[in-house]
Amino acid sequence: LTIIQFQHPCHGEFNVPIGAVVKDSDSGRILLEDDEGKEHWITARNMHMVRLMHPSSVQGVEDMICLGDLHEAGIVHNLLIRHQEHKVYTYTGSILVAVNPYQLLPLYTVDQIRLYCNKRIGELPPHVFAIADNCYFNMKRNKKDQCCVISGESGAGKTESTKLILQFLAAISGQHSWIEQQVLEANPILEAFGNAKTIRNDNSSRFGKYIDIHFNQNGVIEGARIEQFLLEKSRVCRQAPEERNYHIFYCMLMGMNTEQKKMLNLGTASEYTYLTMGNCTFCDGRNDAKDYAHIRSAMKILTFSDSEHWDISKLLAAILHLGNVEFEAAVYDNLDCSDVMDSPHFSIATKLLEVDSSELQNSLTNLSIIVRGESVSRPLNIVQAADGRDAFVKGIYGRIFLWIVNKINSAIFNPTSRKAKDSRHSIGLLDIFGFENFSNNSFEQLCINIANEHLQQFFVHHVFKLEQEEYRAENITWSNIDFTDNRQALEVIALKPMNIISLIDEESKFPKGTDATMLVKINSLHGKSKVYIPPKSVHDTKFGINHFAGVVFYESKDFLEKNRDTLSANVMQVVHSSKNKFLREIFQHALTLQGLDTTKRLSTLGGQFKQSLEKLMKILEQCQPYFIRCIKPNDYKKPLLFDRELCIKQLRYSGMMETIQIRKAGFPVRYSFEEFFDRYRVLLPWSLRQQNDARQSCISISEAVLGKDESWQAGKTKMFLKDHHDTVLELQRQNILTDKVLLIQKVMRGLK
Ligand code: AD9
Ligand code: MG
Repeated sequence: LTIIQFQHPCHGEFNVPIGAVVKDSDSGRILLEDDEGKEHWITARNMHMVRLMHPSSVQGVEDMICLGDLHEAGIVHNLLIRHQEHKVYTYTGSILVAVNPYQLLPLYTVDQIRLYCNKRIGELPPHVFAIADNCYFNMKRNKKDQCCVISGESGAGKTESTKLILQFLAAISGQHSWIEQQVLEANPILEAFGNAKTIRNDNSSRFGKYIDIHFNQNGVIEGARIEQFLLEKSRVCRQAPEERNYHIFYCMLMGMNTEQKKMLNLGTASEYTYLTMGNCTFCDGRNDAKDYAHIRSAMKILTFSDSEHWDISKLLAAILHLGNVEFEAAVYDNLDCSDVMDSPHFSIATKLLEVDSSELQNSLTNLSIIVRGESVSRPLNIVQAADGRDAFVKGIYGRIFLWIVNKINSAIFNPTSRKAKDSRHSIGLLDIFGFENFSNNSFEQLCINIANEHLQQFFVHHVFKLEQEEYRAENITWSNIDFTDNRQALEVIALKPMNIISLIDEESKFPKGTDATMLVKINSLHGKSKVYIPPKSVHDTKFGINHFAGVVFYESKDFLEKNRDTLSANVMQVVHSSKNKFLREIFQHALTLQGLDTTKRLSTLGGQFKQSLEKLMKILEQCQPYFIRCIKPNDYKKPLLFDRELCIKQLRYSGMMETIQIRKAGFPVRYSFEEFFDRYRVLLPWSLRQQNDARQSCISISEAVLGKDESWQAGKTKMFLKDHHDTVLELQRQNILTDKVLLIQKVMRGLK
């Protein structure tokens, strides 16, 4: 079999040579079948387009640093042939690349869990379980917190990978306890309230999460804590074509019994405006009724009482009824006003929210502002009234979500595990929304993309910067590898004084600020920056940002309002005087902080998000990180379809090329001489045991076990190894220790 690489006749940015096999030849021509199954006759004249590929490309390699063809064409070809053989996972050293198979493969059975338990990376075919196992092993061995940063675009498989790691850790960490089950069952609840069907993913996470799993000294799970980031609230009121609202609404309507539905006056999904904006109430492959039963049982496991569940259901029903409330135009005193149209939905919503009907009506159709301590009211037209109603609904849903996350945390978080921090450690799993670039992008996309810039910087910092700095400091023989650093972009967007996000924030706090004044400020400060692309004209409201993953244009309209995220004083007054205790409870924080005075600003959405991201980055910096790069092979959610262009794009912006180079040339595993000697002294040849120089002893161990080549190096204070060296050392150490135990047992038996 001859593997050939040839330049596809198409041109453009993604014109990367494609792999092919020679099928036939005749008088000076060869027939090639390319990776996509297409045939091409190549004539002698075009033979310069053809190049032989390295033998390693024939079968593909498990670790891309072993690729003979270390260029884009080789990498894509490797992933492609593995994808066709259902080989989902490929290593780049210890970084895992996971290509979504879009089909259930027999890779995650109990037997597989057992197989991967206590194995070093490289002993078995690449697997997400191997990463999980190494995280766990390193946490125990190095007594250090670990984290897995899982990245990729929407639908690439981040959430599934997170769940698999969690399941693996629960299975191997011994004692199947109640707390462990609670940690596992938190997921269906979070997904019900925070995931939805989008055009990219039938189960798209519309929030980011960091699950920190705490282990006791014996490596048993004893608690966890979930941090959430920025739920997409706008989805509750609006969905794009073919998209749905959050799963919980459809599940509730399909799964609740008739009597409960009657109490909440609920019908079917098609009857509610908020559930039909995308013209899609069903999602193939999901069973909403069955999911509802699962959500209910998960809630019980996480100690949600029946009355708490009912309180949540009442508010969800109120949201649906509010969505069906319509406004009619009216004119009083020459002003455009609005009235709530008569419908049962309004009175049902009033009943469920337990508020006074005329007060609610008034709060939806008028805006009151406090001027010099006095409330002044102004009527709203029908569009403004509907917007105000939507803002109220988003406020309710967002707060239900936060309440649920808190409730889950109160069940799974064991405060004593944090106190005894020194002896107990954790593994954190980061599953954050992937980079987004739609035809219409708004403030939410900007926040999401900033989060991804941060993560990319974390990756670059770890894999490229820190590593190369350390080689220099330790006098390691090393020739520098160039990489694309997104630091500068991140600084302009979110870090430096007067960065873009801080300008947006400042303008939001400024009472007279508008989206237009905000744009003027950004233009004047960043108009010349390479990162920022100003609007094309004074009438244009779109600006662009040059992100590491490509340019995204954002529609600046509504930026400030979305960032301010406040509710009007009269809506707050309605909540305040409601008899629904749960409604008041979820608004408690806002009511205490803000009172009814909306001029007192709570921190903005962007401000809160920025703060929680910075906190997260600090946590991640304390951990030993693992990276999982999820790749989406096609836009159609289809198995066995590998869109080369789409994959090349993802590989490029995630810096995979450079990553492979540095992982191939570099030394990702490092130990101080003391640590190394402590762990591997059993591997030191007998004849050298008298040596008392730590560095020399470490070199002797490495020479004996790893051979005398340049593939590992001893620095000034540390040993520098490749990922596979770590595996070899661990396995040999284990063998020797096992032999010793056997020998002791034999001697003991002899003595008896
Ligand atoms: V989003 O940014 O939240 O929209 P994710 O989280 O990256 O996205 P997700 O994990 O939800 O994507 O995966 C999308 C779908 O791909 C899943 O619903 C599965 O149908 C499918 N998938 C992902 N990983 C696997 C897998 N390992 N095996 C089988 C998978 N199917
Ligand atoms: Mg997800």
